[in-house]
Amino acid sequence: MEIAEPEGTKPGAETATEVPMPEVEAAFEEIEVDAPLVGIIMGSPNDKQKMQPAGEALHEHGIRYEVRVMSAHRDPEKVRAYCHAARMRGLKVIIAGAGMSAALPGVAAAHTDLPVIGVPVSGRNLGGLDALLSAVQMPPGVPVGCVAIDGARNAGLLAARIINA
Ligand code: RP5
Repeated sequence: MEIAEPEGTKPGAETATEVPMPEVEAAFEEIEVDAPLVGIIMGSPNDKQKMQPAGEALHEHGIRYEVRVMSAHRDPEKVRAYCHAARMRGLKVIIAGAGMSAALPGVAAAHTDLPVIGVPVSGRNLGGLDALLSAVQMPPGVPVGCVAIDGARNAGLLAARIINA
């Protein structure tokens, strides 16, 4: 038996009714489909070269990331705002690199419950030992994972493992 097409439709044409749904369309526009999963933050533009391997490791694993410069002592409000919004923005891990006495990893961890991986960046005077101790000796209650001095690549690889766990 032949099934008749509904009146006014051509054979093979789309028959679903197109009802305008502005709320749904607006919601879809707000979804960042390419939103980053890892935030790489660092205390100075001068840290970029030493932090770059973290981004390379994430890229190799197909993990989207963003890079921001913000200093715990020069821009404390920027660090607070970024870390407070991090989970809501879809970030899963923060990698925080800084040199000298390097408060950034600990301050970041104080403002988010996401995992924070600290990267001690080697400085001019103490070879990064100061930054290493700042990250690795965080007092109990505010955890910071810590990789080696200038160990940004491992920070990227560790972040990838956390995300894929
Ligand atoms: C830290 O102080 C930065 O992370 C950097 O490693 C170090 C020195 O900063 P610059 O004087 O090079 O900007 O805040």
